[in-house]
Amino acid sequence: GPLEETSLPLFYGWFLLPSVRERVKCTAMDFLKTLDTLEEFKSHMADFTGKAEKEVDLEQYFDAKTALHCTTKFCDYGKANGAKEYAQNSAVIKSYGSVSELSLTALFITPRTVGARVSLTEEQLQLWPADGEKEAESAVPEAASLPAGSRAHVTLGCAEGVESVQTGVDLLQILALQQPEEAKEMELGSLRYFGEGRWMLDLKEPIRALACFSSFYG
Ligand code: ACK
Repeated sequence: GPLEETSLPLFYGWFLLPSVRERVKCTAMDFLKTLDTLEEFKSHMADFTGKAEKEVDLEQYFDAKTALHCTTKFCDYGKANGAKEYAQNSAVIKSYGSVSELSLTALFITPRTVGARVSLTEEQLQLWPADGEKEAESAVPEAASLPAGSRAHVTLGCAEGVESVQTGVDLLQILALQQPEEAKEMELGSLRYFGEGRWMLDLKEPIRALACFSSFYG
C-alpha cells in the first residue's frame, strides 16, 4: 500500500553519538592544520589550487559536515537498487537502534573530500550491503574486487560544489592504488601521498567512536 512505499529512508547508517562527534571533528581539524604546514604537502599544493605558488587554507577549503555518520545503504526513499531487500534484511531489523563502536583507522583527503576510513567488525559487516562496493564500479573499476566494507567511511567535509557521495568513491580510489612505500611518520600515524592530491594518514591509535545504527529521512 502507499504507506509501505513511503516508509523507506534516504539512507541507513551508523550515526556518531553527539559526545564523540566533537572529538572526531577536532582530530580532523588538527589533521588539516598539520597537513597545511608540511613541506611535503606544500610541494604538491598545485593539486589543490592548480597553481604552484598559490597557498591553500584547508580549513576553509572544505565545508565541514555536522551530523557525522557512516552510510551503510543509500536507499533514496526506496528508489535505489536493493533498498527494499536491505530494509527487510533480518540483521538490519534486529540491529536497528542499537549502539556499537566504530573504529576509525585512517583519515584521508583529496581535492574533493576529507573523510575517515571505518574498519568494520564481522558483526558490523552483517549490515553492509552486498553491492556496497560494486555500486561505485563506474567511477572506480577496481571497486568490485576490493573487500566488502572497503567503502565504509565518515564524510568530514566536501569542497565547494562536491556531493558527499564522492567521499566513498575517493576512498575506494585510494585503496585501489598501490600503497606507496614512502611514508612520513607523524605523531598521529603514517602519512602517505597517492598522487593527484590524495593523502592518507593511517592512525597509530584508531579513533573509537560510539554510533547508533539507524536511518535518516531528511
Ligand atoms: O557521506 P555519505 O556516505 O555520502 O553520506 C551521504 C548520504 O548518502 C546522504 O546523501 C550518501 N550517498 C548519496 N548518494 C549515494 C549513492 N548513490 N551511493 C552511496 N551513498 C550515497 C552520501
